Amino acid sequence: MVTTAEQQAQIKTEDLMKLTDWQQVKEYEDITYHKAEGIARIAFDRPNVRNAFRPKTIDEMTEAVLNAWHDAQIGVVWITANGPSEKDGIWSFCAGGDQKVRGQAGYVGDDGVARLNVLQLQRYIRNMPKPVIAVVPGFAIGGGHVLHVCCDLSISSDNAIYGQTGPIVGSFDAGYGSSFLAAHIGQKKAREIWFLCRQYSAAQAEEMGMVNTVVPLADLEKEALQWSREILTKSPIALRFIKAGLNAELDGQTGVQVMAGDATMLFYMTEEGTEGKNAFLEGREPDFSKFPRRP
Ligand code: S0N
Repeated sequence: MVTTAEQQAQIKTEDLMKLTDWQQVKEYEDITYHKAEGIARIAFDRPNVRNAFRPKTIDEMTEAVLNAWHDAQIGVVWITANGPSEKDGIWSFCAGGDQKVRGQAGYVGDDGVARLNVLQLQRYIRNMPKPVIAVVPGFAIGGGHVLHVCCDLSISSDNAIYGQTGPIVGSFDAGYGSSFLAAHIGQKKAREIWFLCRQYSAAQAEEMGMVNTVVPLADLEKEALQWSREILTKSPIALRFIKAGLNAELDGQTGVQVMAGDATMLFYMTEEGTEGKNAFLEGREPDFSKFPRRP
């Protein structure tokens, strides 16, 4: 049975987080950021507005994502959310851009400037050479839905609701929110989701291949921990190349550039790769004759 509204209200963030020794990285206003066991837990923390994001939310989340990207101890990153709402006890992942601060050309921050800074966050999630898991405890709607689509894996609570609202509220994400979604679930379903703006249950999302697995809300972080621990036993470089390869086709020249950069990093790590540098530093001609021309 799906976790009911009454049951959701009884479940607190602390309950979900008690399974490992999370250490706070930094205090933020709109998000929380913790690390444990090589996992970064980055969580929306505006549950009373269904975790809708304003520019500050995205700035904070971007800073945390970049911190996790550059931390060599971190092998898996979660994008998740805290809850429940103090108003009605409902859990959400993210309900997209905060319509209350939407201006004429984007979402208006404290500096009065209108931005769509979530697009850059989407690119960071996609380009980061580590698996990013959307750990979805409730509503994933609009720009919140797009964020889970951008993540490498999605682990869903059974009460989660998925959908796009752009054509209702006068916005759209014709980038990853459409093309990457279609790559997951097919063109017809992606068009249905955007053209009709219906809401889908977690079970329906799993059936159409939009999420990887569905568990009761109370077990969400237990499941995410298990998946993360399994991933962390695997080769970081192998995972890095698999992610880059899976992205490359859709990402065009940018995808090739990311993959080429990864290949260069690997080449730097070889004796052949360092021969040219060593020769230069030693003031001699490089000798590549000892390296085989492999079939
Ligand atoms: C999530 C929904 C379906 C939940 O419905 P429910 O359970 O009936 O709750 P509500 O009573 O509606 O909401 C509870 C409280 O939360 C506030 N709230 C919810 N969502 C938002 C929001 N997005 N912005 C501001 N506040 C929100 C409610 O107001 C309510 O507060 P109180 O209690 O004070 O009344 C339902 O809430 C829903 O449908 N929400 C809106 C979803 C939505 O339309 N989101 C925006 C979609 N667009 C984007 O996200 C665009 C993102 C973007 O940046 C972008 C990116 C790429 C390209 C373009 C764009 C672009 O902006 O266009």
